[in-house]
Formats: sequence, C-alpha cells, structure tokens
Amino acid sequence: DGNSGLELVDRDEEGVDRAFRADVLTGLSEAQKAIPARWLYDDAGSQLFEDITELPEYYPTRAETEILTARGADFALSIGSDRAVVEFGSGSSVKTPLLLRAINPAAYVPLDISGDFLRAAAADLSTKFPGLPVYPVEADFMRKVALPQAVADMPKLGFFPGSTIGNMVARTAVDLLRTMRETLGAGSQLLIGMDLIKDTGVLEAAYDDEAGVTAEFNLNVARRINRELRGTIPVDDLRHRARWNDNFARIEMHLEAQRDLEFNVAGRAFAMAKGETIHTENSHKFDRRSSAILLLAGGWTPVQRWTDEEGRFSLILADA
Ligand code: AVI
Repeated sequence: DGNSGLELVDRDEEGVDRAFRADVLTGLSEAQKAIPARWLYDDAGSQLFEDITELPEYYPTRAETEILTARGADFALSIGSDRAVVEFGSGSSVKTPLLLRAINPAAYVPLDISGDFLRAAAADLSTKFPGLPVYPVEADFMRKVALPQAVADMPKLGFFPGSTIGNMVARTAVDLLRTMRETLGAGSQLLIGMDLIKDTGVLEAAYDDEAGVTAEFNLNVARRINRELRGTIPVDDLRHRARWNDNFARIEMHLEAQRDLEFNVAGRAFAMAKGETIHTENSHKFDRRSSAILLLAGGWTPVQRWTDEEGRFSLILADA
C-alpha cells in the first residue's frame, strides 16, 4: 500500500510476506495439508469472491441483502440512531448503505486491513451519505482496535455481515467475538450475519458453481503460492472440491491432486499422492442454537434474529 505509509504486512528483503510463507510451509507439512483461508484474498482472489457473490448458486449475499432491505424498520427500532456503526471489514458491498439508510447512525467507522480498499469504500460512502461523519481506520480487526476519539463517547453498533465468522473454527471465532467486544466497549451492540444449515445439495452447489468461479477462487491460492513463494505447484493437476462435513456443520474447500505430484515451495520439496487434498477453507453453517452458543461464548447475548423469506441466512442482533 503506497499511499498510507503504514505497512501492516511484514515482508523480508525479497518482498515475501513472512506470515504467508510460514503458514504455507507449515500447512503443507501437515498430515492433512491445509492453508488458512485468509490467503485466498489477494487482489485476484478478492475480485473472484466479488464475482462469486453474483453467482446464481451463491445465495448468502442475496439472502442477507433481502433481510437488510426488508427489515430496515425493525433495525431502526432495535438499534436507534445515536450509535456509531463500526464495520469489521469495510464492505465495497451494497449491504452497508442499506443498514446506514435504515438506522441513520451518528457516525460510520469502517475497519479494514487494506488501506486502498478502505479509502475507496469510505469515499464511496461519504458521497452517498453527505451528512454522515465517516472515520476510516486501517487495522487488523482480529486484534483490539483503538477507535477514533470522535466516536469515543458514542454507543457503538458493530456490523459484521457476510457470515465471515463462519470461515473461522469455533476457537478463533470466539476469540474474535471477545476482541470485538473489547474494541466496541460496554453497552455496545453487534449485528452479525450467520449462514444457516440447509439441504446439502444447495450448500455444495453454492461452493461448486456451474461456471467454475469458485474453483478459480480456490485454485488462485495455489497460483499465488507459485507467484509469491517461488512455487512449482502444477495447478492444472489440482481439482476444486467442495464438500459438506456434517460432524463440523461446515462446507470444506479442498484442492485435490489428480495424480501423484511433486513440487517445491520456497526451496522446500513437497509431495501429494493422487487423491490427497490441501484443505483451503471452512465455511461453518449454523442453526438457532449453535449461533446463540457461539455468540454467548464470545461474550454477546443474542436479542433478535431475522432470516430471509426462505430461511437460508440469519442476521442476529446481540448485546455486549
Ligand atoms: C467470505 N465468506 C463468507 C465466503 C463463504 O461463503 O464462506 C467465502 C467463500 N468461499 C467460497 N465461496 C465463498
């Protein structure tokens, strides 16, 4: 990020992201090879995810948008207009304006680790809401964030749409919810999106679309390894897989070797037997109870819950 002068990524002399290399080398050395899902989102991956949200099979974005559109009056009643909205991961999405329109908050604080993305989103919001004070903060929201002084005395509403919490295992999700509570402070509220358990065929199709966009999104992490970590992974010999793991109530994305493979990454040799996979993402799905338990474990008490007409997705309001 050339503009802010603030570099949140730790790079070595050659410009290699140290955390990326460490995660990949460790993950490829495990019995079940795995790469943390956050590495799916370089520029190409972020664009592919945007494309995914428009696929006919990928219902979550549309379902959540439907709730935000249909329930605006409810939100206004339950949340009030005196709060500062703090969005975890500033959306370039259509969702934020829908919420801001509905509750007419006192301020908007988008948090994002990507400065460029953040400034673009903040500028867009300022144009759409000329009277709304917008205070963008470049930060990693997995850690406690110091919010701008201007909103210090306002009660906060955390906004975490998209069911991104579902991409974390329970332990990480609970840590994040607790960190959010620390960031937002006593008396705050949280409006959080959580995707719901449903027919396995519907879920698997949402993560393995006809057009192959999700496959590209998944394979992109292998391309990224080749590009950034001097990798020689034969990407054409990997196949995208999306499967429901009922024990963990989650969709898992994997990259499956189509033949025995040998390759290098950052000077180290790796092998995969035909049929072996690299686990690249979890997307946990919830029901009323499991979502409540997760929130409670994270220090939040659910107070209201909305779903779309078809009951595919939930937005939950919780109190700190
Ligand atoms: C960002 N996250 C909520 C998406 C999901 O549905 O778990 C990421 C995604 N992976 C494949 N398709 C979409």
